[in-house]
Amino acid sequence: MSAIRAFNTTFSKAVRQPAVRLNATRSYASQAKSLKERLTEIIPEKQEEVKAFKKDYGNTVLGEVTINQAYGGMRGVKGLIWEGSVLDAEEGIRFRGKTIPECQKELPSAVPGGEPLPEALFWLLVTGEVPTPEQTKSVSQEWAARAAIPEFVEDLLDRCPKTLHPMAQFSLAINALQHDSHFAKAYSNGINKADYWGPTYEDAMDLIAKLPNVAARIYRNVYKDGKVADIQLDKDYSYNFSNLLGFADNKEFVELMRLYLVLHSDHEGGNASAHTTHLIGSTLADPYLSFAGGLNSLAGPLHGLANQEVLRWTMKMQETIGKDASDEQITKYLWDTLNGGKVVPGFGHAVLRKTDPRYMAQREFALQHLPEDPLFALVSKLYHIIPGVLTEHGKTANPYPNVDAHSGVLLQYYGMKEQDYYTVLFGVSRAIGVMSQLIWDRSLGLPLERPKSYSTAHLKKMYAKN
Ligand code: HAX
Repeated sequence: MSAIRAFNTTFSKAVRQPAVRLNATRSYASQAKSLKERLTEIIPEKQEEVKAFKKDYGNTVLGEVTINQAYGGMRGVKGLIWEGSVLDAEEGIRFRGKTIPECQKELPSAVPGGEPLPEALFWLLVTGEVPTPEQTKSVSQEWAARAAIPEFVEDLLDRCPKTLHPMAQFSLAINALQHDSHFAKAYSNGINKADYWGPTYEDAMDLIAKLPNVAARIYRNVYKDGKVADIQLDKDYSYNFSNLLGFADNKEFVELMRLYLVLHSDHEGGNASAHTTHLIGSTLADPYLSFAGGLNSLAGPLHGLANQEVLRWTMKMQETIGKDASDEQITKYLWDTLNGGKVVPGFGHAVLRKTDPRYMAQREFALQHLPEDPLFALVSKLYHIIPGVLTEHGKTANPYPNVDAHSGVLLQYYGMKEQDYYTVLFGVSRAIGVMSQLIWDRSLGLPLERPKSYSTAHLKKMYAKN
């Protein structure tokens, strides 16, 4: 039975079932043409599901919090709802229950057997369902149609000094796009709470759609001639983005872009960029203001900026100890980094305890497309050496590489050598994950986020013996 017919059979059976069971059995999207139509069908079901779940299990204890956790960046504290993805310490991320290889296999691609389209991933993250190729295309077309940015935002970017970090420019432009927020307008006109998700959805779609124009303009202004190509209405998001950047002539780069935008999109809710977007959104600040905050989090070197730092660190190592350095020289260089009180960028993770499957997916891409590249050979060498050194160092809970340890080498290979720009690509991808969740935040009526804090003096008064 074809996948679509299998879905149709399930669906026609499922419409007679209660809402919660219906969600559990369906794995392919309905015939709904647009994502918004499909969401209009799903949201009431999900609202009922959550209401019933809270009624039965609302007072169940999720976990306890120690004083170490309060001082320790809340590692492991269970206190957030995130629908699109869940991160397992051992196996890594699953998008709506699907591993990265499963997404690569099941999501529609632009070329047969190619990388999954980020449009398809967005549909999956928002609905929990694998879209058909037609549904995926409808998202591509919608994003292309919504891609234009206001002239004043173009001017704003054109007037930025080239020395302003690309992430600062990115955040500036996203704040400026707030000018056209549907949510902000609807809220000021007194929208009913039950209808919040509609304008949030419109903003999410607009925002993601406009990112190639914003991000490519920054790239073209800072590193090239300032000229940005036009969006092509019949092309997919990654092709258009690659084309605006000036790289679409290389089909492999476009495929890399599709993979990159899928891999960096979502990593559950507690990471800094996702959590910041969600937190700001909980104040009912609109999606633009929320995402701008998320980008500012992503721009920290312990988070997204690590991908820039990785390449910088690797190049510096090559400069210092030479291109053909031995394992012993590399090991010594690593110890110098650690003894200098610095982190080895691209390694370690707050949740993961194994090699990041996002790293592995990029490694697979490199093995397939650039097996002989000398920088890839070095990155491979580091992959084998660094975990041992970090383990011997003894501090790092996870000595294995994360997503940021591999993206730079791929981009370098295709000629995108400007490391300061890399986190902007990460930000474009991250929008896909955090916007999916923001739609659900407003659909489920999640309230203002407001955890409790204490001072050290207060904690001591509460718990210290003397
Ligand atoms: N190199 C050196 N030391 C490291 C380390 C690394 N790669 N990773 C962790 N450590 C150190 C920590 O700095 C910490 O030291 P102190 O006790 O002196 O503070 C100790 O090991 C314990 O840290 P941890 O529990 O293993 O890790 P955290 O949850 O505190 O931090 C980080 C997780 C990702 C921030 C950390 O591993 C790190 O700084 N890695 C390098 C930067 C990096 O690659 N960041 C990107 C992470 C993925 C991501 O968000 N991408 O966007």
